[in-house]
Amino acid sequence: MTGRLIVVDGIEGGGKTTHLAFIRACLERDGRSVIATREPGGTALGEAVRELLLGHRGEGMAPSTETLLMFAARAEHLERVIRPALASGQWVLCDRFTDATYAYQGGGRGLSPDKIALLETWVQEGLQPDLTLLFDLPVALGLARAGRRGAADRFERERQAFFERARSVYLERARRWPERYRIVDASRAPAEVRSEVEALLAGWLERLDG
Ligand code: Z5A
Repeated sequence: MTGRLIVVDGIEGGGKTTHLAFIRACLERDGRSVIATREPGGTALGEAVRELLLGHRGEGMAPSTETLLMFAARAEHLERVIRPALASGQWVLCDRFTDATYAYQGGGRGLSPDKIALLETWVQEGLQPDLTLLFDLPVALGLARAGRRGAADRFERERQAFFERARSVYLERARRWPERYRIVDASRAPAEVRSEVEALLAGWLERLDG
């Protein structure tokens, strides 16, 4: 019995976190056991690394350091949470995963995707999400929404161009692997987003079961 890994990803303010409980409820409908988790984070060590990544100011952080920390947290998360859950038949719903590294550290910071791919191969050993729901919306709208949330973290203080590059990488990846990605139009009102998510998930689950 093997579970499935479902990832929710995309640029700032798309509503991933807002819709996580709804997505979980859709997946649980047919009796599946689902755990929700997030990156960076998901373990005690991963959450400590998250604090460093989001909060560290000081002299800044080199893109390589940032990327290695993301993968250090991910290695822990995979070892202690994701792989055991999948092996026991549970489904894992993860708020962000490696697509975010390609988008933010690759697109945003300009780190070579080949270097990210090396770490991906090492840490994931072939494990990929079964489905990635990409919450897509114009950067300006996402930033305006995120700006209403209060104090900005280290990523949220980046300029619009940084997020434009990240968005392009997400969309390019979704175009390249259409069987794994479903793009959600996150610019719409929450009720419409929920309907779209529900329909996309239903279609995907039907294909999986059929
Ligand atoms: N990061 C990275 O660089 N590399 C990696 O490999 C990984 C992560 C894994 C933390 O992630 C940072 O880590 C992230 C990328 C980096 N920084 N950035 N950017 P995070 O997922 O924890 O970031 P977050 O700050 O919690 O989430 P987010 O991306 O900024 O937002 P969101 O989860 O998509 O949105 P939300 O919090 O659900 O909603 C934002 C606001 O909009 C909120 O007030 C909602 O009420 C409102 N909202 C949501 N949906 C709607 C709709 N449809 N209409 C109107 N208003 C809405």
